[in-house]
Amino acid sequence: MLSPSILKQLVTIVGEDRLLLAAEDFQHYGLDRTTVWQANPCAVVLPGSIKEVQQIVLLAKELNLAIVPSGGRTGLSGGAVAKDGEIVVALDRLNNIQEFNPLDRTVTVGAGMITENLQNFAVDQGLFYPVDFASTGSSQIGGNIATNAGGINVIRYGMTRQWVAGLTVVTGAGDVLELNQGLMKNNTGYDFRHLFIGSEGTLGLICEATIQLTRAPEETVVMVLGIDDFPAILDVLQAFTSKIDLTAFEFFSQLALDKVVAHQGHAIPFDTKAPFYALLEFEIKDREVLELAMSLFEHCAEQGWVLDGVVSQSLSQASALWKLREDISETLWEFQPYKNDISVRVSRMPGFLGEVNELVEQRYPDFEIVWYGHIGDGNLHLNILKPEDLSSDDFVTQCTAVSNEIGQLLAKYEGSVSAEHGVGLLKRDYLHYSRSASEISLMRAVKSVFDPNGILNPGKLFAVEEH
Ligand code: 2HG
Ligand code: ZN
Repeated sequence: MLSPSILKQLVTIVGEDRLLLAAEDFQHYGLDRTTVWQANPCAVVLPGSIKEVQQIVLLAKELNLAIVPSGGRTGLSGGAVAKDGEIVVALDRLNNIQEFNPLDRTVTVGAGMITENLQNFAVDQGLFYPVDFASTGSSQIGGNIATNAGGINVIRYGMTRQWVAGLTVVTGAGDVLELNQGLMKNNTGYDFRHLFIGSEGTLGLICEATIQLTRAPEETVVMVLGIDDFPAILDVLQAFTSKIDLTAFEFFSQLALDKVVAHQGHAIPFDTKAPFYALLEFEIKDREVLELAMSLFEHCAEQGWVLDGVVSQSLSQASALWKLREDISETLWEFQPYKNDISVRVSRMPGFLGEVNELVEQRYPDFEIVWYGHIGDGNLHLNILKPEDLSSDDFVTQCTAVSNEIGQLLAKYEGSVSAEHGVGLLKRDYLHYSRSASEISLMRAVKSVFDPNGILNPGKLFAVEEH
């Protein structure tokens, strides 16, 4: 509980209505999509300008109060969870378009802008913001940058990082930094912009971003293929990517499809059942691309990799096929899934898949395992579903033990324990499988430069050091 005098100082900065203290506000602003922790902030503030953000940070620094920066809270790693009496600083009100520059094809927006609004703004200008994922309707651009969000188009367009041309941040020291100013070329030493991208609110609060837009894609089509086994998914990937620039190559298992169909009422893509399904998307600049895709499909079928397939004939059919993949995560919530968000280089995927599959089959003989993800960029989402008769605590204990074994396997394959969801609270004990001790100690040193008092998102990314 903050003292009346601190509350008064916060009101002086943000105004009476922008300081929230009700239990339901704590519940709303204190959690992300994870279900492991209880919300327990001491206050929620909604600043309306960068100046106000700066004043809040300076006050928190002076009084040694912890801050949790908060965007759309769609994260899956606990990065935006306020469980230890922190002040939540929600960037919702910094949601304006500041400036659009058609020649540079950049737009400067407040961190609180909803991702989908940015996508729609780009479309209105005849342009395209290519970062896309299921939660674009509620996630915010600042949170996307803080977690370097990935999604379904990474194989073609890269992660959020690739689209950030400039940032305005308030550091934990209370400095306002304008980073890279939208420049395409700027070789003037360390590019702090890239340090803030993916820093999960541990170095500063992202307040504004200049986003690079690109040309809108031509018409795209979606293909869903039934695939015979794990190795064949990668054979199909190689066959297609050697000839066509895909915008997406996703996969999911029969179990994932069964759950989505049962729970969302979607239609199955075709009658043939397959262990796995690949979803491919590509632009059709002309008929030739479609003919090429059909001949690749036939080649894959002849090889025995592909059992059946369908190509979208309309935009609505394309979006119906996409739903089979995009609705998986939402569908699985009711099974209290234990989530893995792991990656290896695509070239190491065949060996890794074999070993990880063997490991989970051995260690989870009685659990339902749902395989899906962005396999075209090396990212697997392995969701383990809780059996009804097992308590949540026992389930998590068992999964944690297996996560350490998956971590060891990832270390062997030089992979990542968090491909796109971030480390937050959930993955910090596994960070050492992907980053060396020297790297982690340098990360801590970097944090202490930008956040000397350790007030920003303490405990996220790594545990607070005892002194
Ligand atoms: C997706 O690709 C999301 O659908 C969520 O990154 C993955 O819930 C998950 O495990
Ligand atoms: Zn994903």
